[in-house]
Amino acid sequence: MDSKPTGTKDRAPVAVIGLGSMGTALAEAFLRNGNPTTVWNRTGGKADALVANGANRAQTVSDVVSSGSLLVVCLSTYDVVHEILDPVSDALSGRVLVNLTNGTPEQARELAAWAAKRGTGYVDGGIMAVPAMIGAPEALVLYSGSEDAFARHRELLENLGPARFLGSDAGLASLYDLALLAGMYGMLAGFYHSVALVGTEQIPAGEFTTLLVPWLNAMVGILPGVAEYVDSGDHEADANSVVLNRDALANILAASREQGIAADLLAPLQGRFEELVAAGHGAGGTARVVEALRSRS
Ligand code: FVH
Repeated sequence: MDSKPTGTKDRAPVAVIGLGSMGTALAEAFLRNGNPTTVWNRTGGKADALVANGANRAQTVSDVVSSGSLLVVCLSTYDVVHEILDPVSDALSGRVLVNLTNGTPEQARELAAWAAKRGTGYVDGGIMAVPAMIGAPEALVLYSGSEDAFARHRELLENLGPARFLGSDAGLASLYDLALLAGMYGMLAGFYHSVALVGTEQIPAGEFTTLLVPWLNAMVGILPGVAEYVDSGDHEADANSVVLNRDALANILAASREQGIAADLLAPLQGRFEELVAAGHGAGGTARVVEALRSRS
């Protein structure tokens, strides 16, 4: 890690609870900026390298809370967040808690209500980065919850990566985070299927990926147009019809079975297209799938 910058005596103090791979990267980013950084982790040894680089080791969670710093929490689950903070909740009055643990919007809203009852400012966050990216311009971090608490600590939080505040509903950061991840997992499902399919003819995944990446990059360009159909609800003008895509997917699924691979990652989408055709929407655009998802929720 880089050495502490000079002229840092007025930097805001911060405390990090949870020193897994992400919490450690967060604490390192604060230390690099010269912020007095207090750290705590269940497995104390994970703090050793940070302490060697200037962090203060808290012996207990109570010590962290009484340090008076902004509290940044990054643990495996919200249940663990409660497990750790419930016993010290009385000491959280007047403090600000930034929770960067991954969870659902409802979990974030529940924790925000829990914090509000204790007079604690609550900001929920979603980290769109892996630990190695923390502090880099690519490491977007999404926030929602108390706008006042976020504004007061924004400068400090910008050390983790560009910060984007989404609104006062504490669940929004999680909602955006999970929706962005959903897009990524959809892409990965297609990737896994495609390399399995060409792999049936001994074509290496690496070789095929040199064709797939430019193809996907080109296809990403159609998404803003598809989003317009989703927002307008006008699917009749979309020439990318359900029938056309149902038939293409049917060929993909048939070829997969002929080649001896499972088709179950893509079959649900085919099922949605079949439902739309059966409902008389075959000539309209595929973005109507979004309406079908909403009507089943
Ligand atoms: N790592 C990543 O790439 C992703 C990027 C996006 C955001 N996620 C989320 O960040 C949260 C923490 O992830 P992590 O990668 O740091 O996770 P681990 O390295 O597994 O560390 C887990 C920490 O949680 C502590 N912990 C777990 N159970 C307990 C418990 N019962 N009591 C106290 N602490 C507990 C664990 O402590 P220890 O095992 O070291 O003692 C670690 O500090 C997560 O929500 C990701 O989804 C990361």
